[in-house]
Amino acid sequence: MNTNRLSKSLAAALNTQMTNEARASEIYLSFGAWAEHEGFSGIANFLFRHAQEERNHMMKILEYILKRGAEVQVSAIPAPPENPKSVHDCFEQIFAHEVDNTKAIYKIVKMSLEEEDWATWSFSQWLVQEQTEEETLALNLLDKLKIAGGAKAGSESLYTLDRDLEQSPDDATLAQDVTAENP
Ligand code: OFO
Repeated sequence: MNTNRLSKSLAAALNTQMTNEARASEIYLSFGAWAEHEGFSGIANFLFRHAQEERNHMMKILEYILKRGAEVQVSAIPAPPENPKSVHDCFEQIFAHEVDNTKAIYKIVKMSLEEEDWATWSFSQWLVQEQTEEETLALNLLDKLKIAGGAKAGSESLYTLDRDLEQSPDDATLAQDVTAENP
C-alpha cells in the first residue's frame, strides 16, 4: 500500500526548499559573525537570532515531508557568499536573498495548486506568510539604514542603528494585522 501522500515532484521541491532554508540560516550566521567581527554586536545579535528562525523553517518543512509519508533527503548546503563589504551591502544582500527564497516558495505554491495537493497548498500558505514577514523585516533594515545615511552612514548613526537592532523585534507586523487605531 502506498502511504506516500506527496508526488515525486513536490517531494523534490520541498526537499530543495529545506536546503534553501538551511542555506538562509548559514547566510545569517555568516553575516552575523562578520558583523560581530566588525564591532556591530547589535546587528550580529539580530542576524544570529534570525539564523535560528531559518533553521526552524527548515525543521517545519522536514516535519511536513515526513508527516505526508515521503522521504527526507538532507543535502549539502552551498557555502554562504563572501563577507559583505559594509552594513549597507549586508542588508541589501539579505533582502535580495529573501526575495529569491520567496520566489522558490511561490513555485511550491504553484505546483501544489496545479497538482491539486490541497494539504501542501495549505502548508505553503504558512510559508508565504512567513516570507512576507521576512521581506518586510529586511525592508525595515534598509529603511532604518536609509534614515541613518544609507551607504554613506557615519559611525555615529551606525552605532545608534546597531544598538537599536539589539532589541528590535524578530517579527514584522503584516498589513492584515493593522487597524485604523493601530496603524
Ligand atoms: Fe527567510 O526564509 Fe525562511 O522562509
